[in-house]
Amino acid sequence: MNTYVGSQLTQIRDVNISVAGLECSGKTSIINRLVRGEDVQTFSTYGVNQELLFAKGMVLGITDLGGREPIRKTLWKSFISKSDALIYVTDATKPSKLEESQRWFIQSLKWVKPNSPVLVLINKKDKEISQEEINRIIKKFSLKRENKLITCLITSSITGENINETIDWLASSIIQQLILDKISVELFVSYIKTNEGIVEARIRTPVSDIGNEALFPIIRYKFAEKGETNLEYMRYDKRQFVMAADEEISCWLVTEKNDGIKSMNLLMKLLVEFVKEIHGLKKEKKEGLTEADLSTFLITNLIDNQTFWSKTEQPMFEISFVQE
Ligand SMILES: Nc1nc2c(ncn2[C@@H]2O[C@H](COP(=O)(O)OP(=O)(O)OP(=O)(O)O)[C@@H](O)[C@H]2O)c(=O)[nH]1
Ligand SMILES: [Mg+2]
Repeated sequence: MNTYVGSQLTQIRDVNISVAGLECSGKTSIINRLVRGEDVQTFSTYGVNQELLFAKGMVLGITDLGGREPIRKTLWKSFISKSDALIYVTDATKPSKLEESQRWFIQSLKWVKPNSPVLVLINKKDKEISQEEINRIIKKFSLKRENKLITCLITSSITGENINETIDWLASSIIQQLILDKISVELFVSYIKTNEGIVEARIRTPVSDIGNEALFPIIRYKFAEKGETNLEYMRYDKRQFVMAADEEISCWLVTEKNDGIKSMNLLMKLLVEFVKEIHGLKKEKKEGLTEADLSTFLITNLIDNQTFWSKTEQPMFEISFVQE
C-alpha cells in the first residue's frame, strides 16, 4: 500500500478556464471582480493575461483573452481548445455588436472541448437596458449544447451582480464534469462526532462489491489531532482511497484505481469542502447536530447534487451510530 500526504499537491492548477468576448465587453473587469473582489480600472488587453482564482477549495487558472479582432484570429483557438471551461462575455449595451459577438461565440463553441462547461455573461447590467433587449440577447446565446441549454447570467462588474453566482457555477460544473470524465465514486463514508455519539454514514453504488466489510480494513473512524487536518491518498487492491479528517469529522471516498492524480486531488478538495460544510451545519444547529440533520444534508449534497455516482444506478444510503 502506498500512502502519501495530499497537501503536496494542492498548488497544482486544478482547471484552466478561458474568458473570451469582443473587446470592451468587460472580461478583464469581471476577472478583477472574481479574483480581487473589486472593480479596478482596466486597459484593453493586448494578448493574454493569466490569473489564479481560489474558489471552493480549487485553484482555477483563468486565461483572460484580449478581445480585439487580430487577437481573436490568432490566439483564441489555441487557448480555448485547451481549456476545461469557457466563459463568454458579451456587452449588453451594444446592440450594434450583438451579431458579431454571437458569431464569435458560435466559433468558440466549435473550439472548446465537448465536455467543457460553457457559461455566458451578459455584462454591464448596471447601465440602462430594457428587459426586451436582455431577452433578445439571451435568445441569441442560450443555444443548445449536448442537448442542454447553455447557461446565461446577467452581470455587472461595477455592482458585482451575479459575480458570486459565476464562481458557484464554475466550481460545481467543473468539479462535476472533471469527475464524470475520469472516475466514478463507489463509496463515500463519513464519521461525524455529534452530541449523541459518532454517526457513520455510507453512500455506495449498488453494483459495487464494496459492501463487504472484510475488503476494507482501511476505512475507520480516524480523527485528526486538535487543530490539524489530515489528508491521505492510498492505493489498495483494485481501489483508491482519499481521506480528509479533522478532530470531529473523518470522511473517505473510494474509487476504482485510476491514474489521474489530478482527479484524486479534486476529490480530496471535495472532501475538505465537505468537512467545512459540516462545520457550518454544526454552527447552524445550535441545539446540537442530530442524525436526522445529517441525513438531510447528505442526501441533498451528496446524492441529489452530485453526479459522480454511476449514471445508471441510484446510490444506497445508510446511517447509524458507531458502537465505540
Ligand atoms: N458600466 C459598466 N462598465 C463596465 C462593466 N464591465 C466593464 N466595464 C467597462 O468597460 C470597459 C472595458 O472593460 P474591460 O474589462 O477592459 O474589457 P475587456 O473585455 O477586457 O476588453 P479587451 O481587453 O479589449 O478585450 C472599461 O471601461 C470598464 O470599466 C460593467 O459591468 N458595467
Ligand atoms: Mg481585457
